[in-house]
Amino acid sequence: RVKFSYKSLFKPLFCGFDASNKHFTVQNVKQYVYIPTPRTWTSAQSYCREHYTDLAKIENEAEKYAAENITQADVETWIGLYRVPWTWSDKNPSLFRHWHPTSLNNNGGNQHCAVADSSNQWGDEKCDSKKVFICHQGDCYITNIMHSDKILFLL
Ligand SMILES: [Ca+2]
Repeated sequence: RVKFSYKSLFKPLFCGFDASNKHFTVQNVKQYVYIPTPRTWTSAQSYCREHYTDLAKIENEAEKYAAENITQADVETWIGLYRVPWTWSDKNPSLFRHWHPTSLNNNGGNQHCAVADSSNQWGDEKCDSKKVFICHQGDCYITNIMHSDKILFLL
């Protein structure tokens, strides 16, 4: 059994999917970090990429709860989702969403970045508003490749 990581090669393909199979294992080692200093969405993205991995990518219910646990109530918090169309900061194709039915309203026609609101549902806001934010560090990685010769066919 060969054991190694193809982090940079496979990350864009497999994050957000349960892609584990007999050829390899996908392991999610994502952790969230709350940054209490308000920034614009783009500035928050730069900060997260410099100090962590990226502005928070939230791909399932368990990750949503993990992110909620470190945010403050009643403070809108940038997450790593922007549009058009809605896309994660790192271009990951995860389709997990948790929109608030009325906060997602593109009020004024210029709300193109996503916040987690006080009820931990998501809405859109103007990207140049300054808000606290969540970064993530780590991500989904392929950790065990059992048949390294066959993995090439999956690309
Ligand atoms: Ca809105």
